[in-house]
Amino acid sequence: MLLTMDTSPEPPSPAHSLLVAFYFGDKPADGSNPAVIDAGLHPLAGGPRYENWWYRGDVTHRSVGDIRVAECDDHAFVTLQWPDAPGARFREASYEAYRSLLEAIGTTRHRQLVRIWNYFPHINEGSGDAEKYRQFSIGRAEAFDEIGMDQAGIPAGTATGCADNGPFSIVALVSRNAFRAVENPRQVSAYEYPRQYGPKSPKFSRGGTLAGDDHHLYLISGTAAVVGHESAHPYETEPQIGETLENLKHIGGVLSAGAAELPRFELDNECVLRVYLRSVDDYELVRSRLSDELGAAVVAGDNLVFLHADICRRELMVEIDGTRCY
Ligand code: 3EB
Repeated sequence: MLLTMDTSPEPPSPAHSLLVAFYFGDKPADGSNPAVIDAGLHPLAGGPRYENWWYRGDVTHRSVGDIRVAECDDHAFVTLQWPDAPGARFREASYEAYRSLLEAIGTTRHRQLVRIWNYFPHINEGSGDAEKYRQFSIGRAEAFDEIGMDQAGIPAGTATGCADNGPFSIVALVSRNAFRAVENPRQVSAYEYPRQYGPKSPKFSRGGTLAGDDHHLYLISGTAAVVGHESAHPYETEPQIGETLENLKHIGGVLSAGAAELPRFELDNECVLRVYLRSVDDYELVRSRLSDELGAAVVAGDNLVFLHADICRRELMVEIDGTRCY
C-alpha cells in the first residue's frame, strides 16, 4: 500500500491500482472514477487534492445497492453516501445507514472492521441530546449493538461535519488482517464517555495497527483537545492545538508500543494527515503552530491537508487524523 496526496489520482507505477481516493475540493469531483469519494470536504488552501490509497495488485469496484465496494486481496473500502437527513431523523438515518453498510461489508471477503470516516453537514445542529452528532452516535451504537460488536472490535474513527450541501458519508476500511485497537491513556475511551455527552457513547477507538504480509498500517482516529473526557480550553484554538498534539504524541507512543514488530510510529511527512478546522480564520495560526511543532517539512509537504469542517463537540476548534503505511 502506498499513500499519497496529490492533485490527481495518477498511478505512481503501472503495478499500482487505486483502492480509494478521498477528494478534497470546493467543486464536485468528476464522478467517473469509482474509487473517488467526494465527501463535501473543502480544503482551506489550494486544492483540489486527492488522498490516494494505492494497492500493489488488482482492485475490483462494484456496487451493493447504492453502496460502493472497492476490494483487493488484503482490504476493502465500503462507501455509503446518502442525501443528508434532518437532525430529527438523524438517529434513524444513521442506524439504517450503518445496517446497510454492515450488510455490504458482509459481501466482501474481509471481516475485520478497521477504520470508519463519518462526514455529514450541520453536525452541531440542535441542542442537548437532540444535537445531530449525538443522534448519529445513538444510531451507530444501535447498529453495532445489533451485531454484538465487542469493545475490542471497535474500529478507529473520525466524525466531523462537511460542507452545508454535502452528503451523509460513511467510509469503512475492512481487512483480511487482524486489527489491534489502541486507547490513549490521557483520554477516557470514547465508548466509556459519561452520560453528559449523550445517551449513547461514541463507538470508536483512538487508533490502531494493522499488520499485513507485505505492508502495515498505523491508523490515528480523529484527535482533538479532549483530556480525560472533557474538552480542554473550550473555543480557544491555540491551546487546543497543543493538547491535540500532546494526544497525538501519546497515541503514537501506544501505537508503537503495541506493535514491536513494526517501526516506531512518527508523525513524519509520510503520514497522510487531515487537519480539520472549524473556522477559516484559524488557518494561518494552526498552520504556523503545526509547522513549529511538527516541522515545516510535514506541514508544507504534500501529505497534509487543511479542511474546513465542524468538529463534533461545538467547543472544539481543531481535530487531526491520519494514516501511516510501512
Ligand atoms: C473526541 O475525542 C472527538 O464519533 O466517531 C473523534 C473521532 C471524535 C471520532 C466519532 C468523534 C468520533 O471525542 C470527537
